[in-house]
Amino acid sequence: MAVSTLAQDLPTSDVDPFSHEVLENPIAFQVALRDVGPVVHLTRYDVYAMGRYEDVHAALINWQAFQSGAGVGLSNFRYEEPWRPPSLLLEADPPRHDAPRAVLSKILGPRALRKLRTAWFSDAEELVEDVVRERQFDAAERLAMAFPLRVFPDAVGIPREGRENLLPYGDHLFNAFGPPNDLVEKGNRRVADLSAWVNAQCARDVLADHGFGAQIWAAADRGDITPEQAPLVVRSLLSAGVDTTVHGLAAVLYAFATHPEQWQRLREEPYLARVAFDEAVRWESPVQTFFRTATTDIEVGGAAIPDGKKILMFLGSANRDPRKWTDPDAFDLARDPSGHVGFGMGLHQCVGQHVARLEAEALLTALARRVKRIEIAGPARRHHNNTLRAWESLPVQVELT
Ligand code: OVM
Repeated sequence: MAVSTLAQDLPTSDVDPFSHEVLENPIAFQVALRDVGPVVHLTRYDVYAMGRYEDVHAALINWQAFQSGAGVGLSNFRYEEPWRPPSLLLEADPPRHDAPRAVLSKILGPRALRKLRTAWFSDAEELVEDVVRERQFDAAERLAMAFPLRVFPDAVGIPREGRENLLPYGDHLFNAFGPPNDLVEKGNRRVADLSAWVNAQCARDVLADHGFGAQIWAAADRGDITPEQAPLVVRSLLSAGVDTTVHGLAAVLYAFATHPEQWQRLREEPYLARVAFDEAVRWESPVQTFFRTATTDIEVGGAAIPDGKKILMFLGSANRDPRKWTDPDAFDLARDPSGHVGFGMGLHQCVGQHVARLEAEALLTALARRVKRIEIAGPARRHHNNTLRAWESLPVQVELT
């Protein structure tokens, strides 16, 4: 990274972290970012970047100084009109954030999810059985995409028609947190249609009776949120619940396909499925970055961040910071990955994380039972997104038990 030091001692860089080169492999950029200092000024976007675990963690838990309400992308809602009405969860601060958050936490909490466990485990077994029979297949498409699309939209309670819009909508949404580059441009053609479809799925009469969506509307009936808030909370599920888990699952499948000794260990100790998923979320960090906005002049490690400026937090970099993790680049089931910031940290920490873990546990358990070996069987191709670290294609071959 080309770095210079200003009078105020703040390192600067003109690297574009949203360039295709960095998106293809961000690891070298992240090493340089961390080594330069706690905060780096990215001149291209006039934003302040953090890549070290300690600083990213501190910013994530300090919602008073690092607000979300001005947007968690590059666009600053103080000065720019958001491309869609802001999320009541992601793009809101206390106190407005808290009622929608409390409602959704309960609906997506570990207790509530117990009801889904049996069905999701048998869904995973069925899917795995169908797919692994072919011996060679694209694990990104056939497992990582297929499984969330098989269980999550039903759990929310949306109709079947139009579900093919979910991934393109999410892909554009996560691109839109970045700068208005070619990735956003490519999505702009479809955004009006995709948004109209997603918004239509949030209406009460469209949603099935007992799903997450209906439970959000029931919370509005109780007065826990307002009827105006309910459709936007449903929209959060459809926005954040598909692409994230797809790429989280792709990450853990890639990790195992490239670490045969770890796959062996999972097969011997299948109760490690959840740890394996969290370790993959640390190692790959499917959500790589989010922004905050300074609510006041902030001092970080001797550097001054002025009020109103955007701060780019590199979750993926924090999750591989050697100042925090031993041998951070190793995918290792022996590690305790807890404390990783792949789901964020603090009051915005992923409200759907228990859903994601349950999907992963179901899929990995079914695979561990049926698959002795899994290995890469062709060129794995990345999918570039301004926020997500993702796979387009993961050709694998499996040896069955
Ligand atoms: C939302 C939302 C959208 C994208 C991501 C996210 C990671 C939340 O609409 O609330 O959390």
